[in-house]
Amino acid sequence: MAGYFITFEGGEGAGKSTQIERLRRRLEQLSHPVVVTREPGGSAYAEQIRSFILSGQAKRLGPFAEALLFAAARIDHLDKTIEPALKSGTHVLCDRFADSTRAYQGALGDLDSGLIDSLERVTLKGVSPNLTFILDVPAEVGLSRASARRAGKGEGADRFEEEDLSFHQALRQAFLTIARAYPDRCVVIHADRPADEVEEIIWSSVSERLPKLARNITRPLDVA
Ligand code: Z5A
Repeated sequence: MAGYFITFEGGEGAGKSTQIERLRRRLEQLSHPVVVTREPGGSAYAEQIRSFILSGQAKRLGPFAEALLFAAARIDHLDKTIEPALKSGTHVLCDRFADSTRAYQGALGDLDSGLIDSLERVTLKGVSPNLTFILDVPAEVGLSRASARRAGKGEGADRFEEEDLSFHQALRQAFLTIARAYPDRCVVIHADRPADEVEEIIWSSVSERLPKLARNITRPLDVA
């Protein structure tokens, strides 16, 4: 059986990494093989492109060139990490994917949606998430969570974290628009609540939409 591909999207500080880790733990407890990965990044060359983009050096090239860089990273990520895992029956939990290009470079960078469609077609070659969680929090909440986390680690803001509040508010709307456009694939989770509650909502959604994942895959030993 091929693995399932589950992506997590949303604004900054929405809690994606936190929830991916919790879902990974739940799935592994049920003996499912799982790979956790992220975009940009998730493979050797894609991680190099990630460093270049997040350093802010690509910003001056404009949103179209940035979209091409994200696409280039995605090609390597699909080739080296995502597709081999799915083919071997391992489930892939990915922190951001193509919807982030649609939201950040498409909606906010004002790129033509036909252009984003074409880029997606040639980059993804038919690979699409089985399920996408869009973690939705007010921009102020996400930004304050992310800045608290950065302060704790002594880190500075990256390329996108430097954008102003209106950028992050528009981003939130862009993700909600994507969720409305792809209702079969996307589930919006109101994530401005305790992480334990968000985890439960995500798990019930996984159990409902991908019921095979909510079952233990090891068979009980036959006891005479
Ligand atoms: N980007 C793009 O423009 N185009 C693309 O195609 C792609 C990406 C793929 C990658 O940044 C950047 O690239 C991203 C979009 C752009 N821009 N930004 N910003 P990244 O990977 O470095 O960062 P991120 O994706 O935005 O993740 P994040 O800021 O690390 O947020 P998160 O993963 O959603 O949140 P978290 O790490 O789980 O939680 C943040 C903090 O909040 C942390 O201290 C948690 O303990 C806390 N937290 C989590 N959940 C809760 C709840 N429920 N209550 C309270 N506190 C919580």
